[in-house]
Amino acid sequence: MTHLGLLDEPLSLDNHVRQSFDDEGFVKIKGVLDQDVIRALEPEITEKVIELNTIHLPMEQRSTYDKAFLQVGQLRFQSAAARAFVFSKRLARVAAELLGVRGVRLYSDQALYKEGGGGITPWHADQYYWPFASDRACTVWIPLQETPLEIGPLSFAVGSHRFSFGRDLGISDESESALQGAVEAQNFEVVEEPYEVGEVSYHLGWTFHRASPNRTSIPRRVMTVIYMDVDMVVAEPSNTSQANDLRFEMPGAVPGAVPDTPYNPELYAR
Ligand SMILES: O=C(O)CCC(=O)C(=O)O
Repeated sequence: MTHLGLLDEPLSLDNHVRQSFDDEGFVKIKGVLDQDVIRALEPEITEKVIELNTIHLPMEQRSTYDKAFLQVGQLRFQSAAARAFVFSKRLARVAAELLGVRGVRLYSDQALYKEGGGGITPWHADQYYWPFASDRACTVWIPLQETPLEIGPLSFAVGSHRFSFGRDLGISDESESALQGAVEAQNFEVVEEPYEVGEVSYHLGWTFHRASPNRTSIPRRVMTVIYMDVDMVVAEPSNTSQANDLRFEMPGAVPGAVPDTPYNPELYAR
């Protein structure tokens, strides 16, 4: 295993970064990780995504969801490189500080690879999938290469985390058109910007986000980690996706209690 560089070092956030996350529902932060560490960890994650991917249809025969990305969850059980991101105290501490909580526990991790020629990621809010009693949960999106506009960086609707419309929609053609309509009607600013290597973003579970198609032949390789408040209480699932997530991401957890399971370790606490 390569040295982990900044992944092991604390990063203390300026108040304005916290404020901006609160106000806007997401934040992009440059220089969080070392470029050489990302470049050293990327090949193993890519190899695992290729090995574990289950989508083999040609692009034109796939659903909108399957055109968006190859999605491999719980890579931490398969790859030391994935574990380096998942168990990074630096990334977890930033999540806790942004959420304004005393600590965070793991909800899940996923690699999200938008292949060359891959389609849009439709507008959606992640918490549709999560059976949580509060909104104190977020995702860190970690690009494993330079991410210019043409390969589909994540984009965000500024302030949409405070807007309750569309929370009953999973990722689909319907979420794309309904939330695009809402973004326009509400005049939400959309931030779609490239990412440098070492830059990451954090977004709240209720923030609307989307990605443009990958118009190149280079895969857009991304690792993500999903954090929840260390004191999060599980809610009664409100749809089938949440019921599935409860079984898959928090096995043994029950509504009304903190999901203190082996799948959901504390990653950082003050
Ligand atoms: O990577 C993408 O295109 C979508 C990512 C996403 O929806 C997420 O990380 O919550």
